[in-house]
Amino acid sequence: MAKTMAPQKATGPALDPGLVRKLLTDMLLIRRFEEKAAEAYALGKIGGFLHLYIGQEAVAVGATSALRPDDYVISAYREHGHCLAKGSDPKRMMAELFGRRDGLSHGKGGSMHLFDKSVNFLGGHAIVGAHLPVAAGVAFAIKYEARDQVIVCYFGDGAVPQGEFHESLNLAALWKLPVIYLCENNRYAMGTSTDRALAQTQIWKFGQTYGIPSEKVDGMDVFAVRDVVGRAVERARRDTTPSLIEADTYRFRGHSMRDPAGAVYRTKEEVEHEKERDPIALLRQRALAGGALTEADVRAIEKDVSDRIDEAVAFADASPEPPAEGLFTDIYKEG
Ligand SMILES: Cc1ncc(C[n+]2csc(CCOP(=O)(O)OP(=O)(O)O)c2C)c(N)n1
Ligand SMILES: [Mg+2]
Repeated sequence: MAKTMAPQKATGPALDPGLVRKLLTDMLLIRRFEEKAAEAYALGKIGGFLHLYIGQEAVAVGATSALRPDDYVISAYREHGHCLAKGSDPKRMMAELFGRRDGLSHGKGGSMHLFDKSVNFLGGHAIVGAHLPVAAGVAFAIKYEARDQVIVCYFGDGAVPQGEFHESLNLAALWKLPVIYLCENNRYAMGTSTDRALAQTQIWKFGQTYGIPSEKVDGMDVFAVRDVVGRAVERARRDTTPSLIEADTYRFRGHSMRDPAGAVYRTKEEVEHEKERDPIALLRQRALAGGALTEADVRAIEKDVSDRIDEAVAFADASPEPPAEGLFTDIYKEG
């Protein structure tokens, strides 16, 4: 029998200053990393695609805060935030965006193909929906080998009408796999709004069809995300129960650098209204109001983050281009 619940908001006890500091630091790290990446793109230092996660930081940070370091994460192409939150090195990530030798994938993957086995971050997948079955496969391996890890699979609302979404949920439910499918519903797949693409826009309800626990959460509230994912992780670890979570969120920038503001398919008023729910501003306000952090603490966190991002850019700038002979390595070939 599927357990289903109405949208959740975090309420409750006083905030733990150590936790607040960690969550705010991680969210700011993502935001500043991407602001610098956007600048570097404009300067021609980054080529190809670049999809910014700005506005959605509470989802990656809240979810990761409920995981153990040895748990797995897999994502689509808007994955800088998921990779950073999982603990990857911003220097090697920035070098990857710059296409340099010291990048996570030695400069061969770029923005959409970050991968970092050292923190169990399994990509960075550019084909919409294609990594959902991979997540089921990883969860199958965990169960087959009787390990107690879990995998969180992030995906966008654009993957929901794809066959892979339904095939993956079906197998995860049927074989009872320790996978948490976490849909970041930012209301658009490129320029197509969910109400133009989905027969059922309450995405969490698809979990009911497959008989798995499913919930919707305010994706701008980092504590609400942490709570919902925490419950899903507990179920997955305890008895390999899969879950579907829908996080209600919004991307403040356009789809990619070729659509910088996303102004063609959404109104300026809508974007401005959503920016009032800025997850970083909300956490900062809550931390100050509750006394978990002082203004001076916040300034110190801001300074530390901005130093780390400057360091990442300097590292990427200094890293050499990949060698020409690198063209013939890391490839599959006959004979
Ligand atoms: C199978 C497939 N079809 C089409 C595309 C082109 N495409 C790239 S991003 C995208 C939209 C995906 O939107 P969503 O899943 O909501 O993610 P978001 O960009 O909102 O993070 C599409 C259709 C693709 N990459 N893969
Ligand atoms: Mg979307």
